Amino acid sequence: MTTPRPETVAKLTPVLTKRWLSPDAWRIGTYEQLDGYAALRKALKAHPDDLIQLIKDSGLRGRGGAGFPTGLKWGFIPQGDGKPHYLVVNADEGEPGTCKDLPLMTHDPHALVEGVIIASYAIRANRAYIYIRGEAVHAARRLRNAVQEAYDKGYLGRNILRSGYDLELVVHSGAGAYICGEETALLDSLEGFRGQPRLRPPFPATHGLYASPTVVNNVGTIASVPPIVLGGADWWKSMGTEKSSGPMIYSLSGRIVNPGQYECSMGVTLRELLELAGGMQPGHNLRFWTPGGSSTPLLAAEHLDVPLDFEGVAAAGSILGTTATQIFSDQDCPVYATYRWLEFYHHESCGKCTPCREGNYWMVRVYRRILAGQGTHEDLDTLLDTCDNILGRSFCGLGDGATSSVTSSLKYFKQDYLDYIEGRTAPKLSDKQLVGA
Ligand code: L3W
Ligand code: SF4
Repeated sequence: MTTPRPETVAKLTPVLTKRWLSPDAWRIGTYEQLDGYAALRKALKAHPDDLIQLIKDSGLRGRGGAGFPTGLKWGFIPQGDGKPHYLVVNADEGEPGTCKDLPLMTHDPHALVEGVIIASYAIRANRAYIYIRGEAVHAARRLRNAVQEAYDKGYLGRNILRSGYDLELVVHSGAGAYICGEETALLDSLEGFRGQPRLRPPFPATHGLYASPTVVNNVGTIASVPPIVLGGADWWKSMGTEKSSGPMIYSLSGRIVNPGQYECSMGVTLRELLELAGGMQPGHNLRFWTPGGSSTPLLAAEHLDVPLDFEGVAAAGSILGTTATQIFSDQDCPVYATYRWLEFYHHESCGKCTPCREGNYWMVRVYRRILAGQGTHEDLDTLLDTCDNILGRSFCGLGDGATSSVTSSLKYFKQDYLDYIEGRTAPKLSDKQLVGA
């Protein structure tokens, strides 16, 4: 059950994006004038355990896709174990349609740096890493500049603000592989190995970077920490819904008038987001959409009023994921869209496990057949059967995610598939495109 949604849910005073319109908020001087590093000063006076309790009380949940309770994760880090602890920020934003972390790091990189310092202090880490996607050159430049400014001002390094606490922060650029957004593949990549997922358990909380206790959190999660420290848990919980507290950045793309990032309370609906984004483009009617990137099952026009929080989207049969809302119209084909996503998963599959490696390879071929007008009714059973053999049988979430648009498009738009198979829709692919998957 989700709690009733406050009427003001879409009319939020910006929290995470509040500095984005200040053109040089990425410079430390401007950041400091706009509350910057005030939360760090407050946090360093608190006991680390109290900070963990504050984050637990706020109900903050991970912003990278899974929504795991952040305070609980921090609390898993064993204390007094004699091992080094690490904080690793997952800034490898790569989920198709997702564009919330890169703008945050570009417009307001110190928000992340400040969050890193507070989170590291709370879990007793003296070394932290931000693993940023290799293609994100501009954001990485801004981030490195922010880290240097923070060192120069004494917010990083030895004896931070004379508190006795030390922290080194390294920004590491990946090489642009989607799988390195999976937390354990990211850790392998950071250690210098080929990025492939590790078996879990053990979880990074006990066996993470260099086999030491490690918290891996998304950019949005860590950037939420300074406002919580300043505003308190009750203020944070005054936004959002009972089990999905706080604000969230929703990235909107597709057939809408004003694509971009919209910060709202968790639980906003697509209807409200569309109003904020100027509505559908002229001549387009909503047909299908992803609530949280291409790894989340598609929703349809009937889901306009689903609360976009973890529970609301789950009740509608999908996943909130990265809140990447990709919007398609009656002029878009769900079969073709699913094929394009599958090509992505096939390309990005790391190849470690058979269901994902082989399953995606075969599904791409089946889609090509259907889209070239050579599909059969049995192909639809083959697709569902293949998904059944991938979902829950893959080594990591990439395999599961790949099946989302296949099963959901077959659930809502089976007629579109039949129209290709029975010759009512003209083929989208030529015979030449049948091979080469
Ligand atoms: C200690 C336990 N720690 C769980 C930790 C775990 C992780 C977090 C969530 O995938 C999803 C994926 C994508 N002791 C623990 C524990 N943890 N049990 O909690 O774990 P999990 O397995 O639920 O999810 P995950 O592996 O983190 C994330 C989906 O998000 N997704 C996102 C894709 C792309 C991006 C991006 O571009 N930024 O995130 C979209 O839907 O499919 O299902 O830290 O260690 N007992
Ligand atoms: Fe690699 Fe795919 Fe298996 Fe994940 S599910 S380990 S990406 S092959």
